[in-house]
Amino acid sequence: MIVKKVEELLNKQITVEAESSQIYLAMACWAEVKGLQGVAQFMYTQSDEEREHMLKLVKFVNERGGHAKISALKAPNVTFNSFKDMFQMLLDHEIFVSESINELVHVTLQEKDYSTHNFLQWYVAEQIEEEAMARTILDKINLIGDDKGGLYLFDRDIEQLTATT
Ligand code: OFO
Repeated sequence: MIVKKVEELLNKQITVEAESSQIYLAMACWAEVKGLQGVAQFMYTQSDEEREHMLKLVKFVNERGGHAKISALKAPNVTFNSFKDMFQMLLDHEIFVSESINELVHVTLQEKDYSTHNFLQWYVAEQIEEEAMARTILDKINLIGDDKGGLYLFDRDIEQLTATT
């Protein structure tokens, strides 16, 4: 059985992951209408991954005798001042998600819920990867600055860039 307090926090995390998926979907759309197909594809993939993170939590909660409750989501930002701003928001959001996971891990220890603690280790590792990836991308964008040609090449190479992180 799942501890009630942990179940509530897992349900909150389900919403956080669902919102992450929507945030990245909105970023994909903005990149697509701005003509950066590589960035758009990258964001569509991120959005799909966040949905998978959500579903993994949903299944875990239900299998452990809890009830995953699907709730309304906050509307994401749909426009951005620049690609740099957009990727900065991505990094900030991943840091927020990491803090949320850390808090959850902390509560599982307090509540002696070791099976959930064990389950969450996958998310801890995933967040380290995603933060690192977002930082790598931001470093590249900072190097490019306002250079249009650089942005064109970045768009072409973003898939490879992320495959190596
Ligand atoms: Fe769900 O990993 Fe990013 O947020």
